[in-house]
Amino acid sequence: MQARGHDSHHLQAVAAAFHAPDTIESITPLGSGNVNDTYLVRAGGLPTVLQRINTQVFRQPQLVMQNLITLGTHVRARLHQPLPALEGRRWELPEVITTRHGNAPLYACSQGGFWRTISFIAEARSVDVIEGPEQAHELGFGLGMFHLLISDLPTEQLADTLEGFHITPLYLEHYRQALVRSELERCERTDHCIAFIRNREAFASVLENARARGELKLRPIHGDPKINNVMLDGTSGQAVGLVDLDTVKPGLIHYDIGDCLRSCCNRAGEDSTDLAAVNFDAGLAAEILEGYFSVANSFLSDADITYIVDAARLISFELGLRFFSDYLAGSTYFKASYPEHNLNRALVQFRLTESIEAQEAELRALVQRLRQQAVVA
Ligand code: GN1
Ligand code: MG
Repeated sequence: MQARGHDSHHLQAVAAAFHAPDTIESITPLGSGNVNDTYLVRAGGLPTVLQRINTQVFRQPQLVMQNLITLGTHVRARLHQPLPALEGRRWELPEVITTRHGNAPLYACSQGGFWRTISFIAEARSVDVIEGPEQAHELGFGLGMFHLLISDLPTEQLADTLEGFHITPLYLEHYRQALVRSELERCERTDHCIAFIRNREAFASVLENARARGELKLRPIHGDPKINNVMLDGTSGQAVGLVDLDTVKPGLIHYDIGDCLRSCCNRAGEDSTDLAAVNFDAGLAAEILEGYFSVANSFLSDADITYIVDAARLISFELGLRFFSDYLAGSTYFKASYPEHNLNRALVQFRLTESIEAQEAELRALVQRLRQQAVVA
C-alpha cells in the first residue's frame, strides 16, 4: 500500500481535536511504520505523536485504545514500586492524550479514520539498523524490562486486537490463497520464495504446537518490538521505553523475542536490496540475550529457553511469508514505496532465516550458556 498522505489542512483539523488550534506550531511525518500513519505535532512547546490507526488492520480501534490504557495503568503502578532491575534508569511509556471535547481517547474524523494522540518520549531516539554491541545489549534489556513490567498483568484484561497475529500456520493458509489468486507473473525470485516456503511448512507450527502441548503459555506481549520501536536515551544510549503499543495483547513472548532478534541481528536492515549483505549476527544475538536475561531470567522457564532459537528462525520466516503474501496480493497491507518492495523485503527475511538455520547448533549452545550465566549471576 502506498503511504497515505494527508493534506495539511486536514492534519491541522485533526490535531485541533486534541490541542487548542492556536497552540499548534508544526505537524511533520514521523518514523517509518508500515501500517499506521504517524506525525509529530508540536503544540504549546510540547511534542506529541498523532496517529491514524489503520482500520484495515486494526478493525476495532476502540479495543486498541482500551488495551493501551489498561497497559498504562498497570505499568505506571509498577513503576511506583521499587524495581531493582531498573537501577535508577528512567523508564517511560507513551501516555494517551484525550480529545479536548468529550475527553475521548480516539477522534473519529468526518472524512473517515480514527486518530489518537499520545505523548512523545523526549530526549530519545530510535534506530532502523543496529549501531553496535552495546546498543544490542540495551535493545535486549529494553524488551526484558517491558516484559517484566507486564509479566503480572492478567491476559484476561487485554483484548485480542488482531486475531491470528503471529500464528504462523494461519499466515501459511493466507499465503496459499494469495498464491492461487495472484495474477502476477512468476519469475526466478518468486519461484525461490515458493520453494523456500514449501520446504518449511512443517516448521511453521513449531511454537503453536509447543503452546498446544502446554509447554509455552500465553502472556501479555508487545507484538512488534522491532529495533526501531525501542527508544534509546539521546545521551546515554540506554533503553528508556518501548513504543508502538497497538499490538500489546495476549501471545507468546517468543513472538517478541524472535522479532527483536530478527530485526536487530540483521545489520543490513529490513529494506536492504543487497541480499549478500544479509545475515544473522550471532555476536549481536549474544548481547541482546544477555541484556534480555539480565531482567527476564526470573520468569523464563526451561521450556521458554528451549524455543528461543526456533522463535528467531520462525519470526524471520513468518515475516518473509507475510511480505511475500502481501506482494502476491498487490501490497495492500504493508506500505510499499515501489512495486517489488514487499518481494525484496520477503527475500531479506528468507535470507535471514537461512542464516539462522546455518548457525542453529551454535545458537542453541549460546542460549544455554547465557542462561547458565544468568542463573549464576
Ligand atoms: C509492521 O507498522 P510497523 O512497521 O510498526 C507490522 C509488524 C512487522 C513490521 C515489519 C501490525 O509494523 O508485524 O514486523 O511491520 N505490524 C503489524 O517491519 O502488522
Ligand atoms: Mg507496529
